[in-house]
Amino acid sequence: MYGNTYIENSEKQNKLTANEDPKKLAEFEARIAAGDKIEPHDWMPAEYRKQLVRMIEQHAHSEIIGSLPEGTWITRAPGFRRKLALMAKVQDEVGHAQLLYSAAETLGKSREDMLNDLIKGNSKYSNVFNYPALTWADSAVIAWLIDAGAIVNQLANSKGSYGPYVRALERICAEESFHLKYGHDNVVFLATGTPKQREMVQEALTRWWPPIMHFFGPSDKLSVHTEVLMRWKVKMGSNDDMRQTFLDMYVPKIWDLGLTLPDPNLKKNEETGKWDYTEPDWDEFKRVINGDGPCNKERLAVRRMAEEKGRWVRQAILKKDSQYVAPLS
Ligand code: FAQ
Repeated sequence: MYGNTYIENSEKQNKLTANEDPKKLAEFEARIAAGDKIEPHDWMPAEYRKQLVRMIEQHAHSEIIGSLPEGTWITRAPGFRRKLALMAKVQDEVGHAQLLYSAAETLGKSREDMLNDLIKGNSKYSNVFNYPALTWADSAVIAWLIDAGAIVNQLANSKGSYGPYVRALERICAEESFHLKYGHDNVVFLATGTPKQREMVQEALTRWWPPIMHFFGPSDKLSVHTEVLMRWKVKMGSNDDMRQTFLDMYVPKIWDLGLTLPDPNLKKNEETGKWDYTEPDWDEFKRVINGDGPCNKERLAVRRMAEEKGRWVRQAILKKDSQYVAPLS
């Protein structure tokens, strides 16, 4: 289990800024409080830079790895129109990764270093993409509900403090909203289709629900970085806040389709106005994000292959008078 608590985090916070010039820190925090955007050449605490690189880099990796589970369905999508739509979605996700790598680069870490950290397993990416998309219905559930979760998170954080990241998020959210409509359309089609189609989408939803609950990050009392990220308006809501917003928006829509969720305790608590649910299995979450999920090895192997097979292209682009040619194999 995670050992950190909010109280320990509060104590840690002052240590994190102990080496900063107090005057500069106060000015920086006043700008954050006033809702200013921080730009790459502005002064910022080392911890702000470090946290942003960590979070934006992980986000970029999530987009690029996130294209893989759905990508496996491009060749098998039912019908030409679905195939075109899925191909466009997958291309968008890879494009989001490019925007995010560029935003992270403004903070001083090169794209090459980020991609190396990904393929060496030094850097995390979203837990959800370590699960397989077993059927076409899984791709529909991903496009609807993972994109929905991503929008909840990114719409809130697009009001955050770091200019290059929030501008990337605004653009990404616009495209994700389209993905969400595409995913919803696919889920509705299956849920209102034949008994077999309904069964398929129900099974996919049941499979994906635990990873979706994990998607928003560990509960607030276990989260390590939330407090400092919220203090500096990088995260505009805690993990539990985001999870609650998602449940509020999507559980009624799921139930309206006559689909069920695999949590007998899931209900809106009239007294608190919040959703009650069974505490997600945080040990499984920790295992999966640290490399031991059903598809971690496969996902990284694909990225490694792309890195190796695409090397000559990158080298050719970087060198004008290039002697590089495509390998024969
Ligand atoms: N998966 O202290 P916290 C998408 C890690 S984009 C893996 O609470 P924080 C689009 C966390 O890194 C999806 N690891 O962390 C799409 C930390 O480990 P570290 C990605 C996770 O940063 C759709 C440790 O646990 N979205 O889906 C996860 O305050 C369809 C402690 O956690 C973003 O990245 C997780 N779910 O909050 C693509 C949005 N949660 O670094 C294709 C930006 C936590 O100390 C198809 N990121 N961890 O080793 C965020 O909003 C935050 O970073 C959170 C985590 C909320 C993800």
